[in-house]
Amino acid sequence: MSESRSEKNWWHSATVYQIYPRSFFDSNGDGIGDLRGITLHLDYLKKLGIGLIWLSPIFKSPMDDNGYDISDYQDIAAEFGTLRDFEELLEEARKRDIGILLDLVVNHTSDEHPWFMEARKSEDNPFRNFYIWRDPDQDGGPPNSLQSSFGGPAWSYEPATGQYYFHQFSRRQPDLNWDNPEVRCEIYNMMNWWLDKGIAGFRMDVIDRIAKEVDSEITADGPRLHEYLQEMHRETLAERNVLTVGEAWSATPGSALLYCGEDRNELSMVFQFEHVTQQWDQLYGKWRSKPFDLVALKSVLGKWQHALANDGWNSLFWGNHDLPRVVSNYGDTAGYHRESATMLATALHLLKGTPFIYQGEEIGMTNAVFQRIEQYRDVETLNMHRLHIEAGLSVEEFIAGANRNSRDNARTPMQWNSAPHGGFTTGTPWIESNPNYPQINVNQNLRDDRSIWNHYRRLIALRKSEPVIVYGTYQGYFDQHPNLYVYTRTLGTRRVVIIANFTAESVTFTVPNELRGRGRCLISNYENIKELESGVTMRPFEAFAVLQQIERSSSC
Ligand code: TEU
Ligand code: CA
Repeated sequence: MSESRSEKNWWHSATVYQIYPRSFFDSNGDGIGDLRGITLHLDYLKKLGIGLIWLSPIFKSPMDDNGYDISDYQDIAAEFGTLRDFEELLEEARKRDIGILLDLVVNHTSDEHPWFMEARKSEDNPFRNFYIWRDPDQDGGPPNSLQSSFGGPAWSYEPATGQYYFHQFSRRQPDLNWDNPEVRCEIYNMMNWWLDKGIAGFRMDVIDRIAKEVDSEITADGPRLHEYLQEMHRETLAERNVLTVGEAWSATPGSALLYCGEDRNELSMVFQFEHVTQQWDQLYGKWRSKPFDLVALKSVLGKWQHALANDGWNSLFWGNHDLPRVVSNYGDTAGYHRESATMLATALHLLKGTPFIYQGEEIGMTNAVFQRIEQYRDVETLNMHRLHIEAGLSVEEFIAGANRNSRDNARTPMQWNSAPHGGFTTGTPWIESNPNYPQINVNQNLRDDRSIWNHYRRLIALRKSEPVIVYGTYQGYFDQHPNLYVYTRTLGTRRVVIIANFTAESVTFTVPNELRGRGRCLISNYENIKELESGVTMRPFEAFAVLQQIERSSSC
């Protein structure tokens, strides 16, 4: 049995579940999700079958960006609980063979972090060089035209010392100066402190942006990036056999192999976003996304499957806490909610790589339906609202864009049952629940064997029972077909054929000769699927996978 990747890792057959603590479960009625709320639901996750939980930031923070602005890396935000609560979560998860990944947010800190509180006091403060300061340009304005990802200049003026400091996100998230070895040392010590507690690894926030060169306007993929990641690996990750995934919006197949190639000693994998941004408008980005194009999506997914076939490792995700709900973005929540949600899960989870499920995706949660900007909470959405309206976009147009792509679409409370606020809290939730919780909730899914939840449970189990799903070689078919996604995974004499209809119409196609033949259905979202004989008609959003025994072909 030849496998493209020489060494197997414990996490290769695992599926990861991302939790946004603020919106998962509120255990004390203050309207904000918390750590005890997660511990109380570990059996729910155990039943789903996931092996790892990625926790979005839980650390002390003034919550300007919901925790992605940290003021103390080694303490828990009061609204989320205590270090004791975290240790209990870690222990209870371990008892259920579930590992915990923490979110490492070290491109920037909060402006309330003691390092910055000191740094902004004076130019000769010992912490000054923990951040990036520049004099105003000759007209007193920002040093250069670099922009923040949340809109507006990436520079803010500090009157106390008459200089500007750099921030790629909000002005309350000053960027750290990674060229300062003291900064790197502090971060490695903090990482080892958490790793010594027995966490399973890290998700690393905007890791492609830490080695910035602001004077030459380089923010992502800076020249010293991989030098720092290899140093980080030496100082913290080596010998620990943990999982690390780096968020890298700038990643390409080529640069991804620099991060996670087998001999690189940097990361296990990256989150690349080409399958997301290919749908965005050049000028307005996600605030005016283009119509869905399956051929474009398939070409991106196929490219990454081939590029990391023999080295590196792919992450697989449709959603996260920054992205719209997958069934709203690519599915049909009106006519074919269950069918489209299960089709999208099948099409993604049978690809090669590690799948990430974002909380609520496993029950088909949909985008929020906010009509007024006052209902939104996300710093990026509120900033962009101000800027786009000033730039002449109508409120209606902005709200329409936000309804499609605001990050708050992913942040409405988890829907557990049909009780008020979907059973998320006995108080008033920090952000409104989606009014469809009486129809879309965990209890309803657990009661229905054909539910979206049970489909995810089966997909997760397949990855553990079928090595071909983990290590099989990927091959796409009908790449130009506008409605169908057809691909195979082959390992030795076992081949899985995956067919998914991305439309609400029935689609008939002729099965290629080399794919014809009897097989065993591994999973489907419709009853009685047809044999892969000559022609097959796929019902609306139908998806299934068939396992076939084939002659050992020379290639595999
Ligand atoms: O996101 C990085 C990032 O680039 C996104 O904010 C992106 O610009 C935007 O969502 C595109 O829609 C990471 C975290 O995932 C995000 O939640 C944080 O706000 C951001 O970094 C800063 O820490
Ligand atoms: Ca709470």
